Amino acid sequence: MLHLTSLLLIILINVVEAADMVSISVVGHTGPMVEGTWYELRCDVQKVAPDQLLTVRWYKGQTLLTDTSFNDSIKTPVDKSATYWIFANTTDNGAEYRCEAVLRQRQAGPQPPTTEMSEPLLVTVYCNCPVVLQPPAVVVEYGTSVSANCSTSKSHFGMAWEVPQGAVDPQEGVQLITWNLSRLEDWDIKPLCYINIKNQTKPDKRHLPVIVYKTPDNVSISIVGHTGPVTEGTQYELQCDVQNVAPVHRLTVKWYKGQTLLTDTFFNDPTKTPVNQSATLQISPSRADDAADYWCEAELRLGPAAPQPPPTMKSDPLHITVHYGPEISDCPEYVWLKEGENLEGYCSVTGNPLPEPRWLKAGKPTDPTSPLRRTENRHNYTMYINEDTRQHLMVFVMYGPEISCRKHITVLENDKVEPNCTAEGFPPPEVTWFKEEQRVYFPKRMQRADAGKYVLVAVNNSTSNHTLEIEVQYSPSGIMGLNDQSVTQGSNVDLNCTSSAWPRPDYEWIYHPEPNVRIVSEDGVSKLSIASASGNNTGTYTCIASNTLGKTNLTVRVDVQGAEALCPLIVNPFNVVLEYRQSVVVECNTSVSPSDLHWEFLNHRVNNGTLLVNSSQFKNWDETPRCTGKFIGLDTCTKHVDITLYKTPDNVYNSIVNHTGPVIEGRQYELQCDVQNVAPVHRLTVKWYKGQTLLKDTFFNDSIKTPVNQSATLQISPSRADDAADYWCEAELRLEPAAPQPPPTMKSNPLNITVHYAPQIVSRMNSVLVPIFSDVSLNCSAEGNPEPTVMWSFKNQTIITGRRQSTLTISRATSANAGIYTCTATSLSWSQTREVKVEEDYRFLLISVFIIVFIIIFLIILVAYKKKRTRKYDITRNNNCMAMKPLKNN
Ligand SMILES: *[C@@H]1O[C@H](CO)[C@@H](O)[C@H](O)[C@H]1NC(C)=O
Ligand SMILES: *[C@@H]1O[C@H](CO)[C@@H](O)[C@H](O)[C@H]1NC(C)=O
Ligand SMILES: *[C@@H]1O[C@H](CO)[C@@H](O)[C@H](O)[C@H]1NC(C)=O
Ligand SMILES: *[C@@H]1O[C@H](CO)[C@@H](O)[C@H](O)[C@H]1NC(C)=O
Ligand SMILES: *[C@@H]1O[C@H](CO)[C@@H](O)[C@H](O)[C@H]1NC(C)=O
Ligand SMILES: *[C@@H]1O[C@H](CO)[C@@H](O)[C@H](O)[C@H]1NC(C)=O
Ligand SMILES: *[C@@H]1O[C@H](CO)[C@@H](O)[C@H](O)[C@H]1NC(C)=O
Ligand SMILES: *[C@@H]1O[C@H](CO)[C@@H](O)[C@H](O)[C@H]1NC(C)=O
Ligand SMILES: CC(=O)N[C@H]1CO[C@H](CO)[C@@H](O)[C@@H]1O
Repeated sequence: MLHLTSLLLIILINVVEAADMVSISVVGHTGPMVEGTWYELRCDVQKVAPDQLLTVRWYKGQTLLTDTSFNDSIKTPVDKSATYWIFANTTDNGAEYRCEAVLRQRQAGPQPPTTEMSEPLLVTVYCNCPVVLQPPAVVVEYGTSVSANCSTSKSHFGMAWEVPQGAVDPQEGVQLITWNLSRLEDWDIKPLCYINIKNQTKPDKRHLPVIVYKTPDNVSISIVGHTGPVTEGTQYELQCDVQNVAPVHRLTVKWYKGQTLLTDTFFNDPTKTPVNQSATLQISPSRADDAADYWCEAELRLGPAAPQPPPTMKSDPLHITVHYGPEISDCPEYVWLKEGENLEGYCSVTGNPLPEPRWLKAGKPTDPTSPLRRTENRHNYTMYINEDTRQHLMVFVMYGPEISCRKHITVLENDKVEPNCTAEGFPPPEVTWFKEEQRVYFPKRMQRADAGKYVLVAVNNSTSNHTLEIEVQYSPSGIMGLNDQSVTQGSNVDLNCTSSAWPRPDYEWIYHPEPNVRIVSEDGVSKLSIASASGNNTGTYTCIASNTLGKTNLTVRVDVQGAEALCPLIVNPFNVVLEYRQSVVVECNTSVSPSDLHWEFLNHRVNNGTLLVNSSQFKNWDETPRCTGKFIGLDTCTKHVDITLYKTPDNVYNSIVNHTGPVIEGRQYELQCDVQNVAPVHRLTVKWYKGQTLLKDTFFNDSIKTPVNQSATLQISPSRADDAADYWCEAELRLEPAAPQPPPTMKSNPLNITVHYAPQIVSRMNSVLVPIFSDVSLNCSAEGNPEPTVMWSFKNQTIITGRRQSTLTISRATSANAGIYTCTATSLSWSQTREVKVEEDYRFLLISVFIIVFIIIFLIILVAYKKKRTRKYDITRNNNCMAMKPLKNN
């Protein structure tokens, strides 16, 4: 039972609520409508939320008639009404009117608008068609004239206006009667026109709807129970008093704030006579409403038949002052400000009346417009209005970053660098170092590649940067681009020397200067150029790169192929012929300086250009003094002195090999010349002489330099002409070109030889004609060595003997003397014979005489020859006694 009741109640509540939301009604009328009359339909929408936009749509059946939109800004949920006038027509009989509330969110959201349809309003219209009223309804101001016609087209027995004032009595024979009243003074008049139509039992009647109105005498607005300024947030009631208005149900009181319609109020009081009507409006003014004008307007909604525009009356505006505050706003607990900025603009103060705030810093008044300094960081400021209204601010003064840092640092390579840069500021800046956009960290051990610009970026609230240039110094290292060169004569040579160093290195070359060598330094490269290289350019070239931190060098060789390297040493004399035990001075000089030259001789070193060469000190005979020079840029070079050490022979001796005494003609003999203790043997010439005649030179190839005994031989085959000849040899030392003049020589003893040879009979006589009894001499002479013995024999009897010649004299020759005579020449073991036939004849005698004369002449010649030879021997002996002169010292 209980259950059922509750259920019923819930249903009821639901129905009520639904009906309550949107409802449609006819204003001031119930029952059926009369055709030709204006009726006002009213649609009430309840509790429209402030954020909703309302549109009321009017429908007849399914047909949309019109819509009304409300555009108010309202603050609280309110009821809204819309009205719609219809002109009753019998064609509308049974029609259903509805209104629909369309509620849209003010902030157009995704949600579709919510709609609420009213219950339908069924309209019944009846028609008294024969009675036509014109106008069909009247709206008339109280006390003014009014008139209306009533007409019919039908035939009738009479038509009349039945009305308390200005009634028209029934009249016949007219089709139109007019109700006319000059001054309507009835609030509830209901004129009726009736016509007694023929053929009808009941008259046709029709009421003329009359709305009597009166505009208000006064419209005034006021705040209920309050005067003076209002206070924000407090609820107030506005009252609009409309005095003496009728009909009150047609009254609408519209509330305005400024030009904005806030809401309107309708009245349901059916009183037709004038009343004083009040409307109220709850307001809760905000500060935005300060100085707003509230006003209300009384409007009589009299429909389309009324004078247009509808009569309205405005109240005077109600000017309100809204008091609020004081309030402090926009006041953060912590304030970050830049140095130099001030607190102006912070903590805005609101209030009506406007309060006067004060700023306090640590309890002391301060000027908020004075620029903040960094010393004021973390100060507690107070905006003070009164003890209740004050606000604390912790002020942070931002400044910086202020970088203090050097612009340039010079360090040595491998040094650790800490730039010691500080960035001051608040908030404490974050410091970052960059080099070429890459992050770097200090301290840093600097390599040469690390030199350059470093950018310190300090960031707190703002950003500062600083550029620091770090110079990394390092000593020259590793000369590059310099290589040994082997070039051909006449070519051009470039030697490039570069070294990396900081500060940039200076270059210096050490080399042997020549006119064709040039040095050009540019772009950190030192270039040594040799134009048309010659042997003088062969040598070493040292490039030295140096800066304040150190130096480095590199030495390369240039070899000019096929050209003799320069050796600027001059040795004087360079060719010395020196006699054993003599000495000589040699000099070594150079035109190139600086130089370091020395002699090396006999395992000694003489640091001097002058050397005394004393041959007595020679350990062997093949000593060479060498002068060695060291020159900048050139190879160490040596020049030597050619020393030819000589010794004249102790003795030169000439002899016949394995033989003594006379030699025999035609035999082969060997002469030997012994040269004792002579040097150098290859310079020795042994010259063979016979008398003054040079027979032969003998040379020697023996390369030994020490003194030797040397023999030379000469083959001779002596002839008789050589008898008593002197053979001798001479040793000569060929010491050209530096030899002493004349060249040292030594002669041997003369070797006088005796040549033995067989006798030979000179006479050529074979036969002699001897005139009888004449004397005849047979002469026989022979040559030979030793002197031959010449002997005549006849008939094996030796007749006469002589030396070299023998003359046989026959006196008074007879025939007995005729015969063969034999001449025999004998020497040593040799002998020769010749036979002469002696015949008697005178011619023989003549021939004999002739022969004798011939022999005599021959002997004379022979004697003369022998004398001459004897003189020559004497000369030779003199030569043999000559001594060899020693050579002068040089
Ligand atoms: C009623 O409606 C019809 C059709 O719309 C129209 O012809 C007629 O004049 C109307 N009657 C009156 C009294 O206005
Ligand atoms: C500022 O000082 C007031 C009192 O002097 C104190 O109440 C408040 O906490 C301080 N504000 C800050 C942020 O310290
Ligand atoms: C940085 O400070 C250190 C220690 O005081 C000092 O040794 C160093 O030389 C400083 N660096 C520069 C670039 O001044
Ligand atoms: C600096 O401070 C101001 C004020 O507090 C703030 O608006 C701004 O964003 C800050 N800038 C940086 C880079 O932090
Ligand atoms: C450093 O500051 C200057 C001007 O203040 C700016 O032009 C430059 O871009 C900054 N450099 C870096 C690396 O931030
Ligand atoms: C030396 O440098 C020059 C340019 O300066 C270049 O032409 C030449 O080839 C270089 N010579 C050597 C041997 O590197
Ligand atoms: C080389 O040097 C020597 C001595 O200085 C000089 O006499 C000679 O002319 C030079 N030769 C060349 C090709 O320059
Ligand atoms: C070249 O360098 C070497 C070693 O580095 C040094 O001993 C020499 O003295 C240097 N030569 C010159 C000419 O500086
Ligand atoms: C005007 C009119 O309608 N007259 C009618 C009245 O009634 C009689 C009889 O009922 C009719 O004959 C008339 O025509």
